[in-house]
Amino acid sequence: MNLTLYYFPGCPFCGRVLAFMEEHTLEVPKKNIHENDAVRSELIEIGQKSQVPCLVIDGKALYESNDIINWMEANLLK
Ligand SMILES: N[C@@H](CCC(=O)N[C@@H](CS)C(=O)NCC(=O)O)C(=O)O
Repeated sequence: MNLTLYYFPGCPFCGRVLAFMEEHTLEVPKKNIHENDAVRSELIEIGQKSQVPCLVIDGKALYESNDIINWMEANLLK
């Protein structure tokens, strides 16, 4: 399964997801959309909007911090 979490530092909703990942020692590749315009454009291309956090699961965008945490709970926790 290919996962990427789009986020930016200081985003409180991203912080909720990152805190959940830290609590459960989950490693998911991350991309900071404020790092450069290409990353933000990449997110818009995949999900049609620049909102973060966004978890891209095998090329499909999942927005909303609650939905991302619920997905991680169901799919990444043993
Ligand atoms: N309800 C969303 C709120 C996400 C949200 O508002 N993210 C802000 C950053 S803190 C954002 O990406 N705003 C810019 C945009 O929507 O394009 C969640 O829980 O994930």
